[in-house]
Amino acid sequence: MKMTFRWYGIDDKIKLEYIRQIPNMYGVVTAIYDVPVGNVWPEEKIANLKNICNENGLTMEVIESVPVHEDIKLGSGKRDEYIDNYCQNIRNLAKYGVKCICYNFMPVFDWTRTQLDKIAVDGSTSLVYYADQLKNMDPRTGDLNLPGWDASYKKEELISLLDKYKEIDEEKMFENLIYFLKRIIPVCEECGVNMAIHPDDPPWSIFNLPRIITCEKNIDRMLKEVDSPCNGLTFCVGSLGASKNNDIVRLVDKYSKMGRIHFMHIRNVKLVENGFEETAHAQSYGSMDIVNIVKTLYKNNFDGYIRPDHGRMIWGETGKPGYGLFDRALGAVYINGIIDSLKY
Ligand code: DNO
Repeated sequence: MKMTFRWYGIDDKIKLEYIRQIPNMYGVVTAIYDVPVGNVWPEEKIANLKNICNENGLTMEVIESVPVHEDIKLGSGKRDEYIDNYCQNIRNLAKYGVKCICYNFMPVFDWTRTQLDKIAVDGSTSLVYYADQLKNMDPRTGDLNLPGWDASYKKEELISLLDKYKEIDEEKMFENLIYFLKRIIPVCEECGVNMAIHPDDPPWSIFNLPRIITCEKNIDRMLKEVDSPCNGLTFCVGSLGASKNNDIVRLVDKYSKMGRIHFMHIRNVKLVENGFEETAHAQSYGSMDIVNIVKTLYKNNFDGYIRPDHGRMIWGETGKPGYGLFDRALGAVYINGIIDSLKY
């Protein structure tokens, strides 16, 4: 297992020097953020980013994410042109040593929470999702701005995009995903890159949008319809684990045995009646069986990438919700402790 840490590029206030000092850190997972979604990333930008990482003693073998243009998800407009661009990005990234690309197929919005600063009893704050709070959120006002969301849409664009999805049900979404995979996976096979789809977070429909990477049945179908080892998963424990229907340890066992997990996002969530709360990574803080997840990966000789996921805000840190340094570093150390206890 190769331990990594998400880094948002040179504008990230968390410096690579700090990330390097977290014990056993193999590399960062990062991306280019200033190229519009759907376009080809200029090679010099990729080369530059890789050099900065390597100069700081860290690898750049995982990209999170190469975002998928909405036309591809909708199966309309300039989808073929955007898929060609996507293929070019895969080729270019492979040239600079990238081995794994994390992406998602969530319509319009990436991961969604209803509150970013819920205060816990110990005074730390974290992200939560409460169904009753979601009811009061209306993306059509254009005023919502959540981490993970593409903030570049103007209100009218957002409304027209949301309207386009009225025509798209889950089945159509699925067909569009398969169409995309059938085009990109041969390129991945050619250049040795693994695609790792991130599950929908939370794993159910929100704002009446179709969401498909939510459960075992759908993941099975996705893996089977494009049955290549390059077509795999970012197994995000906190995303899939937000639904009681997903038996996480069993799924980690199944998909890692199949060799279809390329990247693990490990974090804990506490399931509450009304939704879920993000917690410290340590087992007893949430509902996830973190220890057995790591044990299962170890038993199955998982040799892909792994990273601590969202952290709480602790020790007075402020910053990108879920992506501070301190609690994620504690998460990495906790996971490493479990691994070492199995190794030695
Ligand atoms: C949230 C992240 C996601 C993930 C994308 C992958 O913290 O795990 O935003 O990067 O869904 O495309």
